[in-house]
Amino acid sequence: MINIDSRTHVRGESIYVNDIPLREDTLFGVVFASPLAHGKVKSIDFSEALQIDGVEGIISVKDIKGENQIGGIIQDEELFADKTVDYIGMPIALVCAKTERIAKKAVSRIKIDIEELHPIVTAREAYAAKKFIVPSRTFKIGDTESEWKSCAHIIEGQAEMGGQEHVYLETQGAYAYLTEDDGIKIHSSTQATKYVQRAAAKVLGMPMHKIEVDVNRIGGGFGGKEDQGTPWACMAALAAQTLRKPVKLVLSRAEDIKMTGKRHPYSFDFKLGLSKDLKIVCYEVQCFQNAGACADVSPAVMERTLFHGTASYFVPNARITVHSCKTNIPPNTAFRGFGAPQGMFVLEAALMKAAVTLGVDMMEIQKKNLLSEGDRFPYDQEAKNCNARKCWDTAWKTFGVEKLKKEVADFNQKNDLFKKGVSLYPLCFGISFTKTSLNQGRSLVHIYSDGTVSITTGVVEMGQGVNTKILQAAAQTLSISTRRFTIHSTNTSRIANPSPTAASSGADLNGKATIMACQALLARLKGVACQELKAQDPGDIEIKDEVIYHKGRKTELTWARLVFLTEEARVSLSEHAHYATPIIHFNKAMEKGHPFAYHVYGTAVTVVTVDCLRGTYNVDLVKIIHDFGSSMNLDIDIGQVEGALLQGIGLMTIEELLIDQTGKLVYDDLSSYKVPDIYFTPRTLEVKPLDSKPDPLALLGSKAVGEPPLMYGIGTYFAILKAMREFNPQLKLELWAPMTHQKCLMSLYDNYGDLLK
Ligand code: MTE
Ligand code: LUZ
Ligand code: MOS
Repeated sequence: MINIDSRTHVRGESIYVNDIPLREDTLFGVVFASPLAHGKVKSIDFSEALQIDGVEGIISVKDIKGENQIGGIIQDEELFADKTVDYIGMPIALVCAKTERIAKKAVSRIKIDIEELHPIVTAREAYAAKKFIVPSRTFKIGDTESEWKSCAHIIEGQAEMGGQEHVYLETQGAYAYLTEDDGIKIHSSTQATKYVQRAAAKVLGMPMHKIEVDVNRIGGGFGGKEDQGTPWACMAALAAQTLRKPVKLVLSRAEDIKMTGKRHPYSFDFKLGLSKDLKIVCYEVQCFQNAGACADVSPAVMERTLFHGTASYFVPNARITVHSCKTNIPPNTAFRGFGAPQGMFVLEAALMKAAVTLGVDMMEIQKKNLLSEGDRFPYDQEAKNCNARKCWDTAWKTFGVEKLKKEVADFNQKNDLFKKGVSLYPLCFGISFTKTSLNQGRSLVHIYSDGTVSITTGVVEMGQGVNTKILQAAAQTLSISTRRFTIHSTNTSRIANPSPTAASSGADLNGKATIMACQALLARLKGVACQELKAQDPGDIEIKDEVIYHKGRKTELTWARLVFLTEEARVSLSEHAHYATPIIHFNKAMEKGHPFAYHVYGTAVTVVTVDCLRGTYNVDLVKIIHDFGSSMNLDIDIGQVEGALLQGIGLMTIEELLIDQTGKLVYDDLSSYKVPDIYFTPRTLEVKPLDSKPDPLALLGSKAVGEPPLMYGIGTYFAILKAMREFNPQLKLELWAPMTHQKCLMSLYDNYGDLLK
């Protein structure tokens, strides 16, 4: 089935916040933000800005009737800076004017006096100053105290991983207006209607039922709108409440990049112990997470780093610690993978260092340590239906890795200035929100008297194709044509308290709820059919392709007629269902439990060529064996793998978030911050489904696919590093991602002088 959004997308007719027809008297908001990373606000002068013709008001702390507080997990985030500013880009006020141009001009006339304080920019600085978001946490398995003694090799080192800008196509934004009796309606570009509703209620001093949040779809979120769609929606709503006019606030790309948080940069100290035959015996890592100025979802991101600290490997003795460090940069936030890429990268870096130190092939160490059926993760869950080895072996055979390695070696033999590298990356990613209570989905299904169906769920469509999957699940359950369905906007008045669309579980949670609703409706319809056909047992009734069957025999009764009869019989044609993932639990005091419904596995083979004169590189080939369970829509799912892979390759290579000592982002626009484009896409890109079992906790057995494949990008980093070492075997192993062209060039010639002697 094709993606139901393709038609309006290609015709430019899909509706985003910026496409909503404006109401009369709509005002446009532009944010006035802190120019400094840390300081005390001495005074602000709005007078000159307010005199500009067309400016209707400047909204700030003074206008808040409720609380100046939008923090989710921890109540530590102000909507508008009050006494202090904590990062460059921290909102201080919202100028509202008749046009955006006027509002922008007025912003430039605001005067602010800030007493500058020393900004802390890196996680390690914050750690030294004991500035934390939450107390540090550790996951432990086995005994890392005494087992070091039994290691034949011990490798220690440091690693760094940079952050990442989301670059969703649609920037952050919201449109808010008053409804009858001082209610508020907010159209928001958010992954989490509930978070917007909850925070707006708090800021505006209103009960939640007076606030309606609506999301038609968003133009990409990638995690960047899980928590951070909220401030702009609250500002627009607060301005609408204060000025009593509709207010629209859509950030420009430059404002978005400056004001919003990104993927968390991490810094690591690791220690790895191997046995004589290269089995991992012990692993210890300290992770320093750069959380930014307030909590946002950092404590949850920290948790996922802990969960994925042993990646796709079995580690019998491990001790993984994460410190969530508070700094003066924008609050870092959810980003596809959510702390897992960082935890997985550092272990891979340690394996690479071990391979180089011992002079063995990294693949040999990787393969020896892959998870097997029944192995325990440090959080105690067992690896069930574990496909780690199966993916590895299938990739090895299917893609002819032995031959690829030989070709690469031959190439390197023949070429001095171009070098190739080949890597394998094994993936294992846990599906479910790590916070158990978030694992619930909802669906509201109405059948209309003409036999057509409308569905609303708690999930937000952001390009991942989730609405297509929901529709497929409903059409399959009811066995009627997909043309009979419309999926409506995500709306807090139709679906209350939805979890954010995140953790790759939107389709599982809300799709399963949709199936439950359809099954309840089906049972009622069958009851009516039973009466109409004068049958004894509703169990003998079946609906197949819009025709009603009795004991396997086709009857005259059709879907449309049955729906009509059901309404006539005064039987409800509407159903709301709620799904909560069974079996999962987690005990935070013990740091043990069974947090994930299942795991997703895969293996990526990557070949790169490095131009050693210029420090540039091409990704020649990425071939992936991916565990989709039993995919319900392979076109959508392969699209997700390809998109996530590219985003992962960008993270590990060309996307660099450089922050200077003053807390300023150095590459702050899309001409200097580079994401992969079509020219950077692997020349050969192949995704093959693993011959795998449908998972009962996945929607129609089709495993969650949104985030896991991002981690395949890690393979590209190590392929590049291997190619670089072919050119300069004495290259210092810096283990510092991303490997930008600049970094590549500089490291290639590091120690190179010694080689020439
Ligand atoms: N795909 C597109 N096109 N746009 C997005 O913003 N977000 C990703 C992934 N795929 C995203 C995407 C992230 S971070 C998540 S968690 C999942 O989609 C969420 O959707 P799902 O739960 O329905 O998979
Ligand atoms: N968000 C969240 C997530 O709140 N909890 C999670 O476990 C998670 N995982 C991935 C992405 N977003
Ligand atoms: Mo995705 S990071 O869970 O929004």
